[in-house]
Amino acid sequence: MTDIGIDRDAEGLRARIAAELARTRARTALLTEAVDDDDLMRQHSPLMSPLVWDLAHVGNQEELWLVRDVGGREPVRCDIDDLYDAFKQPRRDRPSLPLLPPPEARAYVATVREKVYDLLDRVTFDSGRLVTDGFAFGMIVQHEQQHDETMLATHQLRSGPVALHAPPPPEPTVRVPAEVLVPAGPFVMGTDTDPWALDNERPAHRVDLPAYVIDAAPVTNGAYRAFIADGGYDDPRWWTEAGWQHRRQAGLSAPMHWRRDGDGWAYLRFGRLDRVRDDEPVVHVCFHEAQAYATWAGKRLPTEAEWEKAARWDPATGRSRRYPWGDEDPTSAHANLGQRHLSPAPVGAYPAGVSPLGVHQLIGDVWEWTATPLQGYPGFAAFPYREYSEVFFGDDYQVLRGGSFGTDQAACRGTFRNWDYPIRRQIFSGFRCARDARPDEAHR
Ligand code: AVJ
Ligand code: FE
Repeated sequence: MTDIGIDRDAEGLRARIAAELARTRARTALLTEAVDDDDLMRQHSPLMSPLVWDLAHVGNQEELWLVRDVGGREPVRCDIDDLYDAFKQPRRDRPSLPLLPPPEARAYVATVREKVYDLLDRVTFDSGRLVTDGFAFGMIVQHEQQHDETMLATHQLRSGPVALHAPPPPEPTVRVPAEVLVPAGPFVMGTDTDPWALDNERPAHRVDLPAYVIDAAPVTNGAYRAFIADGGYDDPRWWTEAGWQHRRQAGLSAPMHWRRDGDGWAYLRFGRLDRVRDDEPVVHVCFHEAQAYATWAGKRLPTEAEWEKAARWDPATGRSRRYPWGDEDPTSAHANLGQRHLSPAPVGAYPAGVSPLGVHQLIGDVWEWTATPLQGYPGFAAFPYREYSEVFFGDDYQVLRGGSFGTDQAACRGTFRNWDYPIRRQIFSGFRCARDARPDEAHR
């Protein structure tokens, strides 16, 4: 490639990064302007930070990685690093910290951003792995988007309405079958090539799976209601020992935010009570609830590898795609992402997002619990810091896949891995089921 060619690529990358930074900050602004300043300082749940902590933490990470590390510039403020260090400050203690009040937090993130735009004008993307393909900028965009999803979950936990508005998701246009057979054989899991993929998505590696059957869509409210009506919450047969203990101790009897409504159910969404819609994916269930439902249904949760093969493997080429529909970035036709709608979409609403094998709504709508605890792939190497992912490896966290209606496309891919404790359900979490293929199915 000629020098001019390289320069043109660098200009294109610069423009793309600038657009992603701006788009992301616009969402952060909406989420932090949707309630008043008192409300931003308050803690709405011991599981969550005050919204104003998320805001300044986003700016502080941007300062640490881009202004100081990539840019080699003087600190904007080094006196607040500890306050906004997630490892030094447990969430439950964050409201009692001397946090920057909203006007100062807004001024801080704006100052950091100005310096980042200045840096972006000069950076050449060739001074090492951190900036190759703009990775550090992509990491910071994803970090802010992840906190935007966390802030949306905080709004859902607040009591009372919030000034966030979005049109309802699209209506179904196709009938979706119950299940899809995934034939036995190897596929490539993870990636070496997606430039903004994070360390835990790497390296690409071959995984050989026996034939299995996976639900063609996430489990719906209607199906989940049948589990409740059948006494599923009161029958220890369906639950693991840890799950049953949690179910009893936490007094679980329905998904979070559900209320009895006459002879049916309603859910509280961003301060509004709506009748539960049967054809929508169930959301706000913990891993234990998902696991109990699956056992009740005579199935199990998919492993992480099963989820990814169903989402990415193309039997025609043997390749793994970036997304179920192909390698191109998501559009509003492919998936319910980006807080474009403030609920999951009914099953059958995204036919353009279907995988080659016919599996629907893998990306967007609800994060899907898998049966797999978070571990590094074979050959994993932490980059650029152990605290993003490696420190969470082990048996404590379950992997979730696919992103939710609250997830931005920058923080969601066929290889993207999320994780949380198996008891958590304030996140936008649902699931689909899988099962081993019977011999007569596997050899068709
Ligand atoms: C990957 C969503 C589990 O929110 O704890 C944000 C993302 N890491 N700041 C989280 C993250 C550091 C992380 N999850
Ligand atoms: Fe963070």
